[in-house]
Amino acid sequence: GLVPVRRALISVSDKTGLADFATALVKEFNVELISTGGTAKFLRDAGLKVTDVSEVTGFPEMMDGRVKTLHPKIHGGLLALRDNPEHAAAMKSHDIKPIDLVVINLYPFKKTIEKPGVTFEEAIENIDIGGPSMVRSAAKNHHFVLVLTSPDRYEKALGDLRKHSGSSCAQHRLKQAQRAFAHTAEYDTLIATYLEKVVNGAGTEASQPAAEAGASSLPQNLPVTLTLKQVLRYGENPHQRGGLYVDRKTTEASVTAAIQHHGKELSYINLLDADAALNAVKELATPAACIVKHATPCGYATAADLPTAFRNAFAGDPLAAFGGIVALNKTVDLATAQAITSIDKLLEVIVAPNYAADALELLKSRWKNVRLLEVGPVTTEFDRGELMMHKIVGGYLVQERDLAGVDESQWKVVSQRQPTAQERIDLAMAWLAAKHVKSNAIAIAKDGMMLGSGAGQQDRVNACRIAIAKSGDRAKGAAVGSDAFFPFPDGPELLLDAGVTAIIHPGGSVKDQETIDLVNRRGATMVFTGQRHFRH
Ligand code: 93A
Repeated sequence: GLVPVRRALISVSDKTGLADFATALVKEFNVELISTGGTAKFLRDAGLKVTDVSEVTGFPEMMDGRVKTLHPKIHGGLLALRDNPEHAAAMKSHDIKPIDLVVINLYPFKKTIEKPGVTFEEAIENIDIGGPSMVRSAAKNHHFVLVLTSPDRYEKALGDLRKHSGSSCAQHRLKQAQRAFAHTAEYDTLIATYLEKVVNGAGTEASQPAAEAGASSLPQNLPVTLTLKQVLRYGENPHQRGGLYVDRKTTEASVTAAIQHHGKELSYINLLDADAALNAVKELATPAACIVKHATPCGYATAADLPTAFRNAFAGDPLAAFGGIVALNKTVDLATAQAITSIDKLLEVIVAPNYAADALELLKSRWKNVRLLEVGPVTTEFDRGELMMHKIVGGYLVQERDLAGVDESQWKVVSQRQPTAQERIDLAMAWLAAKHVKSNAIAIAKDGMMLGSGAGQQDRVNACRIAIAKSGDRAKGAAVGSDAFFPFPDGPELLLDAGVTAIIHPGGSVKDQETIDLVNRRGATMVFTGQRHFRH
């Protein structure tokens, strides 16, 4: 199981931690270093003796570096089975020396394609061929060769060598071989996805743009450890057991890390709803409030001050706000606490960055059971590293978070009439509301306030009907957002009949023109966002 590491090939694009690692290999274990151009220079600058790959192969690095290590002297040294007499004879007759350790990281393809304005040629030139070949050769022959593909493995590898006086152990080699293949698979997926985008041509209208090529490569394995933080009274229903498990530390304000100041123990649904409400108010830099029921906002508003934002969120749907979960994005001061406590409805949870002392006292005295959660500063800076998981029987559906918000630069006005300045503001709020309301979602908004929404409907026409019914007379002159395109003009017709004057949705239906014609006939205005916001 132990293989002495005598000869190492190092060829890395990311030189992080390399000087210390290579120095340790030489000083502690007397390892001979072989290296490609840039890496060899780097190691010499660090005071180490290095053999050039070109000296080993007898060929110069050629064709702009496209061919450096693709040679039997390298791949023979990596792939040869040391205990196989024929392999040993081939090594001897062709003067191939074994390579026991390979340290590679690949041309930065992902970084390259993420660069603004990158050309196709530049992307292609950054497809590493020799690197993955060596990684795969070494990984295949893990019985004899240790392969490292990332600087964060250097310390562990030194630990292995130190423990075994300069040898690598079988278990470590196998583990790194597995990582190596996962790494090259991910790398090739990235390239394939990038090329797919090129093949399909950018900007094929009607269809929704796929996720960014760079971001679309999901990890092969998700190293998620879930730790039970809190046993909950029960799950969604009393006959189901339930608990809160935490995985990663997020840089965002979150209900999983909240301080509870008051009230009953949090329930499963409290946490689910509080998370939804908090996510909605994170979208806005201005004072904002959201009231959630059944994971969907029934009130959502932004205003110049927090008490007004709360009052408007509550006024959006006072009936549904009973037993609601409230999130606020600014400190709850006494005026806000007074606005909250003046309502005639019971609240279940209040989530806020923090509370003024007198505000906290007032809230505590108004309701014995309301759960008061402090989550720290709420900003519009999202933690982009998080993947969302949805459990289904036998597996998880994993996706990136929907962090697309309001981006007016992407809006396309498709009606003859342009939206007025006020309509633009209302459209932005309607669009945000439609994003946070469960699908199918229709949200009517005006003056920074959601007036009514149709949530969780299986068809869009009934979602419109419910949103209109909830808005009542207030729909007159308001804007409406739809989380996905209107497949037919039927829904928009109901909305226009109710007095809505501005419509925002992704667009992209084959019947778009019929809806546009309708909007033009009615003198209304319509914007396409090109982006869908389903939420389930
Ligand atoms: O252009 S390549 O695909 N052809 C090769 O033969 C080759 N061998 C190693 N790229 C190749 N590499 C890559 O060069 C390595 O994967 C590494 O990312 C990079 C290191 O080059 P340098 O040492 O010149 O900085």
